[in-house]
Amino acid sequence: SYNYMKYNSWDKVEAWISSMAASNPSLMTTEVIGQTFEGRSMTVMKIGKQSSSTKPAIFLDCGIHAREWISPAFCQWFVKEAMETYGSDAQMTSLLDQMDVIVLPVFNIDGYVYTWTNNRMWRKTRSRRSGSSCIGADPNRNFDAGWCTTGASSNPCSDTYCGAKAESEVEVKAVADYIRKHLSTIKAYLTVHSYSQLLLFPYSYTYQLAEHHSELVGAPAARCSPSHFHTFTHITPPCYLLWQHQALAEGASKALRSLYGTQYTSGPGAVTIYPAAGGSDDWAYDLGVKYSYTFELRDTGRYGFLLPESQIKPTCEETMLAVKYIAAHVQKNL
Ligand code: 0X9
Ligand code: ZN
Ligand code: ZN
Repeated sequence: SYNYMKYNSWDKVEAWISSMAASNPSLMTTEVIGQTFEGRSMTVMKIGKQSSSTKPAIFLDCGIHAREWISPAFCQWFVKEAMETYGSDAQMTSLLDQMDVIVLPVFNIDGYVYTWTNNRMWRKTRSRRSGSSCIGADPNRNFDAGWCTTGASSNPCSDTYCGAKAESEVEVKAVADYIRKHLSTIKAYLTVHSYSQLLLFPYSYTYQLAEHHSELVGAPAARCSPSHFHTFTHITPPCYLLWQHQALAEGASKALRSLYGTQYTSGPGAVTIYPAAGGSDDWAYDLGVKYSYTFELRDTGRYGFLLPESQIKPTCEETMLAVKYIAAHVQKNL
């Protein structure tokens, strides 16, 4: 049977997607949302109890960056756990009864394949364009959110190349089109990266805090001061949504930590990791998906992208707790 405690090649993941869908027909459907630059099919797994009406959904993607192998391993783990615990775990059952989770197990398939065959440290897509011999763009700099204004490069040879224009990468366009098409049902966007043990929320393309989109905010566009990130004792109205993001992220981090003590830091991307425009989280948020989070999984640098297979299980188990914590909150606030 499938080995979730090893990193799996794309051929294996692709076969796994088919076999999971075939063996769980009442809980899963698949849909091809597009083709990669090199012609591979991008398939989402829609997990949830079948329903005659359209259910609210959480979109979860893994493997935006090719070398972050623990990320696709987590999406596979999530799907396995969902299938195994539906009907026995009360929270998973309630979640999948009420909502769908739409999982894109590997976003950047061409890049992932390239890390298996040629260069383990590849990050970008594998697109080619005339005028440069350098290959690929950074999919997490290619979304239409302050595109290429900060923390991204316009040099095609850079690892953070933002692409020729927003959504120039067909994989990014496919995901963006899918989310736009299903926007009325998508209540949360979760994207999984590695490494650094962070739980990030918007914004990353600006230092401005993501508070002004909240219906809770009646006050003028005052800014929340950074001193509010960790203390919630005197939050004033413009900070309500910030508080909500921060509180949810800290709750999720605490749930994650409860299993093995793994420490996570949470906060808006720009101040917590670095300013970087064109990311999927900011894009989804500005489109109206209020719960938008980027996970940076284990570790903090000892192994970095080369996280040993012995850490797949503990990393995935602890991350499940954080994802389920966020999902429960989203569900409660539908
Ligand atoms: O730089 C990134 O794209 C992410 N870090 S990684 O080491 N996995 O490359 C962080 C993304 C945070 N969100 C945005 N920049 N929008
Ligand atoms: Zn990444
Ligand atoms: Zn204050």
